[in-house]
Amino acid sequence: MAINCGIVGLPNVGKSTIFQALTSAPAEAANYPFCTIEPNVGIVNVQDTRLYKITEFIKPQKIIPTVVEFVDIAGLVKGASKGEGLGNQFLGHIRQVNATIHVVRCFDDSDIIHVNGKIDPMDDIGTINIELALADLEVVLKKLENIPKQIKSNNKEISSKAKILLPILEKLVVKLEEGVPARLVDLTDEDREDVSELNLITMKPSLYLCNVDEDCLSEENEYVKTVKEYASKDGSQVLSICGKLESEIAGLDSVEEKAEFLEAAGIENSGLDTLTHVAYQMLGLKTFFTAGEKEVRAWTFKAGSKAPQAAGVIHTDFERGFIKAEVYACTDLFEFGSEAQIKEKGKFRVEGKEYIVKDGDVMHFRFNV
Ligand SMILES: Nc1nc2c(ncn2[C@@H]2O[C@H](COP(=O)(O)OP(=O)(O)OP(=O)(O)O)[C@@H](O)[C@H]2O)c(=O)[nH]1
Ligand SMILES: [Mg+2]
Repeated sequence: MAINCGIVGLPNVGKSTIFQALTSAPAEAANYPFCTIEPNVGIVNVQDTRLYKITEFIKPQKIIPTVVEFVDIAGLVKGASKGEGLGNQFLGHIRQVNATIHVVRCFDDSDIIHVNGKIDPMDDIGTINIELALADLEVVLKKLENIPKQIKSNNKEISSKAKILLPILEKLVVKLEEGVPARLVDLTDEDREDVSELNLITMKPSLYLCNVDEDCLSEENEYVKTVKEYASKDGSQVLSICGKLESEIAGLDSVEEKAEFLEAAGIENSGLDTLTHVAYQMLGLKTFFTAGEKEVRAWTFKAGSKAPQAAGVIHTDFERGFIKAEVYACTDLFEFGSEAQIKEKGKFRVEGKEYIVKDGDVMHFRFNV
């Protein structure tokens, strides 16, 4: 299960700069609006110190981190749904992502063009949210168009599904027309499941990523404060990052150089590492490990998954033919030093189908297909 995040925002706010720093993948970033036309896709290893710590005790031939995919698309402007700027067709590239990262310009720099000629995060957020809502509105209206015919269908399954969908779609239309993101519409979990196939962008969890000046990382600037205030109402998280600084860090070769740079800049972690972790939290994702001589590997699973579903992340056969899982906590390995010792201490467990996998579990699956 590779999870992915789509990066949205106005043109020239630093989306590609951040994408490039995140993924170390080449993406054109330059001081003019609509620099990005074709979407950029990049894969990022999730930095998890536990993975490397496991290899101090179990020496593998290969270490494989889990990954997140990021998609960087063209900037949106007011009226994009009506074809302004580059239009909104690029949103098609992020319909399938798990979450969106909304980059908001929160830095002053008269050299960097702002499409509206002024730095106003609230105005920018409003514009993007409305354009995303309008793009979703198009999708919902299109679906709605076929509903009356489907309700009359002789096929009972089609007709009853359409009857269920009708009120949900109508509710969505009203709110999306007002620019309200679908995730804030009063719907039950079941309703959400029923419309999940529409892949509404505003239904996805979203994070505001404030692109700030270097000196505003330690102390929040006014722009970030207003974004936070707004986000507390719409239930989204906010994170600050300095795109310029991150691209400098990403340009350094060694881990040591990076650590030195961070120390000199007076920051603990690269904002990008925090970003991937927050994305995990936002999506309710956890990590389990598999560890053997061949490889030590991190895997992503949905919080609350039972052992067979977690096994299914590795291979569908593992889920289908699941028999049992041998489990211990990676912290037990760090404490006791070897699997043999973990067994001796009685911490090595054999779990069945109902076991709810925990973050940091080291697992070995037994299956039969
Ligand atoms: N001062 C400053 N400039 C930045 C920062 N981040 C990005 N920039 C500059 O802003 C300009 C636009 O950056 P891009 O990353 O190309 O912006 P974008 O959002 O991808 O733009 P489009 O692809 O046109 O939508 C570039 O000249 C960057 O160097 C920052 O944190 N501070
Ligand atoms: Mg760009």
